[in-house]
Amino acid sequence: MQTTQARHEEYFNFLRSVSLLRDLPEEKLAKIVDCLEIDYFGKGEYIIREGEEGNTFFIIAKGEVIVTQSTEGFAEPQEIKILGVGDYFGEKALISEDVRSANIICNERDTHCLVVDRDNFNQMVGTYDELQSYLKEYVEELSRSDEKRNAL
Ligand code: WNU
Repeated sequence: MQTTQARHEEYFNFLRSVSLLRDLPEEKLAKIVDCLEIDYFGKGEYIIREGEEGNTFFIIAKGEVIVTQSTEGFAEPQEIKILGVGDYFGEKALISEDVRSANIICNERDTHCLVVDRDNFNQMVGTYDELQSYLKEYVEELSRSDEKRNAL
C-alpha cells in the first residue's frame, strides 16, 4: 500500500505539472493536495451535465473526457472538445456563478479526476490575482465561442 506521504508527493508533483497551477507557491499547492478528492469514472459516464448546478472543479489525472453542448439546429448535443491528462474543467459554473454550461463525458475507462470544491477553489484562485484574471478571461472567451457556435 502507498503511504499518505507518497500519495501527497505524487499529487503535489502532478499539480506542479498542470500549466494553470505552475506558478502557485509551494504551500498553496500543498494545501490543495490536502483538500483534494479523487473521483473515478468509467467510459460513457457523465461527470458534468449541462444545466445542473455545480460546485466543483476538476483536473484530469488519468484518462480522457469529451465536452459536448446542446446546439441550435441539432437534436443531439455536439462534441466541442476532448480533454486529457493535465487539462481541467468545471471552472465556468464557479466563476460565472451559473449552472453547468456543457456536458463532460468520460471517454476512457478508469479515468481519474482530482476534485476541488467551491470553497477550496475560491481559496486557490481568489488569493492569486494572476490566476483569477486568467480564468475570468478564459471563461468570457468560452461564452463568446458558445455564442458563435449557437449553443443553447
Ligand atoms: C466551451 N464552452 C463552455 C470547455 C476547460 C477549461 C477551460 C475550456 Cl479554462 P462548467 C462545463 C465545462 C465548463 C468548461 C468546459 O465545460 N468547457 C466549455 C467549453 O467551449 N464550456 N461553455 N470548453 S473545456 C475547457 C477552458 O470548463 O465549465 O462548470 O461545466 O460550465
